[in-house]
Amino acid sequence: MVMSGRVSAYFLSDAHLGARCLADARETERRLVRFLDSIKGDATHIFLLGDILDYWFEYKDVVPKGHVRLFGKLAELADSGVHIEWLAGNHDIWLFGYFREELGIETYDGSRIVTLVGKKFFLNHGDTVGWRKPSFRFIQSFFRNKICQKLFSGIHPRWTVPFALWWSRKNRESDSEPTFDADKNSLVKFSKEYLAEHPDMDYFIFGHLHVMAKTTVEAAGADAEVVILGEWLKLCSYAHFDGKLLNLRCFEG
Ligand SMILES: [Mn+2]
Repeated sequence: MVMSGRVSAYFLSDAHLGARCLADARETERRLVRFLDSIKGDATHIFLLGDILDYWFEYKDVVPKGHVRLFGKLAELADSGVHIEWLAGNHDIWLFGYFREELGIETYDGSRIVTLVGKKFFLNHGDTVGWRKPSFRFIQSFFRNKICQKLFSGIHPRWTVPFALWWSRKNRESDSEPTFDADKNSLVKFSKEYLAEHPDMDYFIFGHLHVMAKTTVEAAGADAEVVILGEWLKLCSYAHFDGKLLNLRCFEG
């Protein structure tokens, strides 16, 4: 995808809306909507880099409850001509067409390469590249398996929704505080290796880690910036590309 003309692109991830751990889930959603309102009129592109929802599973004719303020705002922005993309995270993998049909936003699973005013962006939630625990890889292939998805969709959501939210909460409780070490981080390592093969890449943007970080990688005589987006549980962070520079910021509204 190559875009020209005025560009003001926003990147955010990991709001985990609906998460059982959120003290005031509605406020997290409202803050996100206030943010989207604040960039309305300026934004030409919005890239949602996964785990915006803590759990999402679409059925053929039915979708889960909730998130209507966010969905309404995204539909409004998409209708007004903002280009919006949603990359699946490990919590909102199961995007099967509803967002495209109902909200007018494109969804992707895995990595995405986008060119904005001549700059090349590599986008990924951060869970399908770099080193991952073998057990995490196994669960990922299970979650993405078409037959498993079909079987899962046959179980009444009365059972699957509470289970998924419990699973997510349990995993979060066992997670340690997020830290970032550019020398050891597997996404930075991945970016460096990728840059060596594709020296025309300018930016690598990821979510998933729940930390805000920006670092430079060099390989094959080229350099690129690696950006980790943070989250919307406490930090309310996002990256903004104004056509020339990319900055990481926190929304204060
Ligand atoms: Mn994630």
